[in-house]
This record gives sequence, C-alpha cells and structure tokens, in this order.
Amino acid sequence: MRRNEEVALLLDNIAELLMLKNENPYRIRAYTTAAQNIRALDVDIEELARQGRLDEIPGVGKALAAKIEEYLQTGKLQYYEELKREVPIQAVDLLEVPGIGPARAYLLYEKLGITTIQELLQAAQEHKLRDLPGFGEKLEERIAREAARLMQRTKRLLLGIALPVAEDVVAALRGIPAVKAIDPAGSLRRMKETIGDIDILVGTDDPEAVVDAFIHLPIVKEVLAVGPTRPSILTREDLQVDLRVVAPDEYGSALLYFTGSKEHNIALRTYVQERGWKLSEYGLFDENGTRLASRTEEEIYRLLDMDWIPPELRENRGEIQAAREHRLPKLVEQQEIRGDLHAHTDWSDGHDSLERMVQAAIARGYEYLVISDHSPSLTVARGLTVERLRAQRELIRQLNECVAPFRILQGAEVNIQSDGTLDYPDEVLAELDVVIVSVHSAFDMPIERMTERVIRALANPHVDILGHPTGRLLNSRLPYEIDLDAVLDAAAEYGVAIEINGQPDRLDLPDVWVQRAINRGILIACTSDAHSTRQLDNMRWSIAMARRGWAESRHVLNTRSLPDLLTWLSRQRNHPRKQD
Ligand code: DGT
Ligand code: CA
Ligand code: CA
Ligand code: ZN
Repeated sequence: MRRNEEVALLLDNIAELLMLKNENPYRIRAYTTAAQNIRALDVDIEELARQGRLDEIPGVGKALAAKIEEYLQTGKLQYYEELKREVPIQAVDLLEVPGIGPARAYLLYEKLGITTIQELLQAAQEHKLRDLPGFGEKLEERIAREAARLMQRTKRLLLGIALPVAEDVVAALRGIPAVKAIDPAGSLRRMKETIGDIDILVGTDDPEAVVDAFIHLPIVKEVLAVGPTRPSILTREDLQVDLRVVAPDEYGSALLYFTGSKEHNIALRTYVQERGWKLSEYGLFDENGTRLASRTEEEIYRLLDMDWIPPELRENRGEIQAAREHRLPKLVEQQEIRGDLHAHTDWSDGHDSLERMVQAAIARGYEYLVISDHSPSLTVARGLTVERLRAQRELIRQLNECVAPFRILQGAEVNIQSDGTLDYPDEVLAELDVVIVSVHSAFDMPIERMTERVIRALANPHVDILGHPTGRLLNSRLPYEIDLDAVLDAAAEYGVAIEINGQPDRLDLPDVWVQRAINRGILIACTSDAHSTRQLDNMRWSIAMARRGWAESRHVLNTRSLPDLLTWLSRQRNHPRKQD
C-alpha cells in the first residue's frame, strides 16, 4: 500500500492545476474522485498495476490507468510535468511538500513570495503560514516537518563533516576482536566532495557481535535497522550510518563493489566480461564459475592485469585504461606538503593571532606559511589598509628572526574588483611575497564580463595564485558564470597557479577541473584557507580534491621546498604577460 497515497496526491495536484487553468469542472472532478477512490482502496496499487487491473478502480478509466502506470514505473508523469509548465506557478518545487497542492503553492507565492522549500521552512518556523486562508496551525506544523525532511533528503553531506564521523565509528569498531577488517566505503572512500550516505564495510566471522557493538556506540541516537548484514543507525548529529557486514574472505571483492563508483564498477565488470569472467561483490570468477580471488582488492586487480586503482580515481574517467597500461598517476600525498599557501589571522577575519597560526603551522611540520589576510574592499572581513598591511609586514619580519629556518611569507588575498583591477596598487603588491587574487563581490555578471574580469586580474604581473576560481559554496551558492577553460588558458599562459581551496564547503577548484588544469601544465596550490589554527587541517580536503583530479606531487606548488618555492615566486614575477 506504500504508494497509494503518493498516486492520490498526484491526481489531486493535477486537479488543482486544471482548476488554475479554468478547465472544465467535469474533468477536474474525474481526478479528485479517482484520488478519493484510490485512498479508499484496501489493496496495493502497485499490485493492481502489475496485474493490469488499474481500470477496475472506480473512476479510473483506460486513459487514467495508463497515466498511473507511467507514474508508477518511471516516477514521473509527462502529462503532469507539462501541466506544471503551462500553469504559471513560480513555486513548483513546493508541490513536493505533502500538504501543498497547486492552489496553496500559488497562494504562498502570491502572499509571501515563497518559491523554495527552504523559504517555506523558514516561513513555517516563523509562524507566517497559519493565518493564510485555509492554512491554520496544524497544517503549518505539518508543513514545517515535511519541509525539514525534504531539505535533509536533498542536501548532501560535506566530505569534511561526514568523514570524521565515519572515522570515529571505524575507530570505535576496530577495537572489537570480532572485527577483522573495516573501512569507510562508497563516496567517502573515494573522497567525493559531498556524500549521500555514510557506508562502512566490516569483515567478520561474528556478525552478531559486530552489529551489537555498532548499535550500542555512544554516538547512536536511534537504531534504524538491526539486520545481521545491513544495520543502520542515526547519530546524535542526525547522520545516517549504514554498516555492511561480510565474511573476511569476501572482504576485498565487497570493498571493491561498495566503494564504487557505480560507473567504475560497471566499466570494470564490462572489461571482466570481455575476458569471459565474472565480477561481483562475492569475488572474481572464471568461465567455469571457479572463484579466482575475493580476499583483497589488490589480488582482484592483479588477476585482471591491472594496477591497484586508488579509490579517488574510481570514477570511470580513464583510470581503468590507465591501470591496464600501468600508467596510473602516483597521486600527491599529504606528507609531501611542505607548507600552506593561504591562511588568515585576526588581523582580518581570522580567529587566531598571527603568532598562533605560525606556531600551529610549525607544529604540523611545515617549512613555511603564507599569511594572506583580506584586502580593504572586503570590509566585512576587516580587510587590511595599506598601513596595516605594512605594519603586519614588520611584525612578520621580526617573527621570522625567531622562527628560522621556518619562514613566514607575507601574502594577501586581494579582491578582484568588478572591472578586473586589484584592490591594492601595484607598488603595494610588489612588496608582498605572495599575491592571491579572488572574486568576493559582484557575482552576478554576464559570463563574458566575469571571464574578462578574472583574466584581466591574472594579467597583472604581481599575481601568483588565483583563489577559489568558481566561487561555489557547496549546498548554498552555485558557481558564478565563468568560462573556466578560458581562465585556465590564461593562467597557463601567464604562469599563474590555481588554488584548490580546502574549506569543506568550497573545495574549489573542483576535481574535474583540476585534471584539466594540470593537463595544461598549470601548478596547483593546495591550501587550507584557514581562519583558525584548527582549520589548517583543511589541507586534507584540498589534497583529496587534488588526488581526485589525478595530481601528482610535481603538479602541486607547495610540495616544493622553501628555496624552490622562492625561486618559483621570483621567476613567476618575471613571467611575460599581456599588458593592457
Ligand atoms: P553517495 O552515497 O550518493 O555519495 O554515493 P555512493 O557512491 O556512496 O553510492 P551508494 O551509497 O548508493 O552505493 C555505494 C556503492 O555501492 C557505490 O559506490 C557502488 C555500489 N553500488 C550501488 N548501487 C550500485 C549499482 O546499481 N550497480 C553497481 N555496479 N554498483 C552499485
Ligand atoms: Ca554512499
Ligand atoms: Ca549507501
Ligand atoms: Zn581566504
């Protein structure tokens, strides 16, 4: 009976849309009547559909039966999608919220200007809905609940939030004797920028002991499922964690399968089938069904004459071919990073003092740290005036005497103004060790102007690094419109490095563009963009994106030693650029 109400709602929505179109009342009633009769059914509508008996429902003729069948099979109804386009409801997204049909969506838009589920949730929480005609307190509460649920469902978790939770679970379970092997799997293991759900794989001969330990972890708020192979919990932070429990001798094939991506799995399986073999979560099998390997991923790849593929590359972007030809990249690793190229202090919008940031960088084993506070036009971030910038330079000079051979470099994160000029005069930029330029304002520009703006900034000979090149904020702001290929061409021509900003909600440059940048010979700057000492650890997420973009150590600027970095910086300043 799972989908009966869903179908009834769909028909109600169609009726309301027809009403808004001033359609014939007779047609409209046909839909509402059918909806009522479906609600009154005491059988599962999917079952009726399977038996071809939908038209036995009172009020459901052949035409309507076909529509219901289309919806049940595809999750979509073409007719409904077209109706939504014809009827002027700005707020079609709201129709996904149970309790809101077209008439109410129309009213919400007319009276309160609401067009998104987020705005709806906010209005409900602020009790703005209860006084609308036909709403009331009860409906307002229901809408708040349903909107919150939908928001949860559509939002993906940031890697930087999900992975630490998963690692806590893994660490807690690793101590249990029954656990023979355990790893985060799925998109987490591939270090994707956002995560749909947290998948963890366990190898054990004693599933009951593992499941029991799992559902009694201190982080558990609610147990969602307790099955012996697929238990699932909700953490105190409301994150869902799914455990997959397999036998130790199938651990490798299960890990390969559950790491994905789906696209990688499919491509790999196709390659295996071409050899007449078979690959599943239970193992690699030959043409006679004999199991050839299943215990480790390495064995499976080896039997396929492939190198082991790092999870970050398993996106079917050429890694299978490369593994067969033994030319996978040797991906950059965090230990190879010699310093951080982008960090803020309490001189602008950071939380910690310059001294503490430096101590924290030294504690991480770095050789250098670039202090890059904001420039003056970013007033919300207390951007540094030229005088304060020079005062900071003096402080850095003094500190450098105490911390040598560690080296503090003075940089700045300089705003690219809307015309592509920079927020400090050239003679001030010339005093800085490192100049990062970023767009922090006027995001809403036609693509040609935005592209010209950024390219013009890169043409300034003092510029070393382009900061967060797309401007996206995961889950909240789309990238601005920009021709990134043209920007990368300019960066390659001018010798400017491109940042992978490690803030968990930025991860900007995105991974696919990293690959395109390094193919053009552009150097990547892996940065934390730390605004506190702890955030220096954002470097991990930046490296993850570099790896997903196939970057090796030689592609990353800050794997260089201090002297090599200084050499690059001085050459960079003399790199020929177009003057305008
Ligand atoms: P997510 O959770 O949306 O961030 O992405 P994944 O990659 O973690 O996907 P998920 O959680 O649906 O499934 C985990 C892994 O299981 C996935 O990466 C590969 C494998 N898998 C899931 N569904 C399929 C499928 O239909 N075919 C194949 N070949 N593999 C699948
Ligand atoms: Ca997943
Ligand atoms: Ca999953
Ligand atoms: Zn910054």
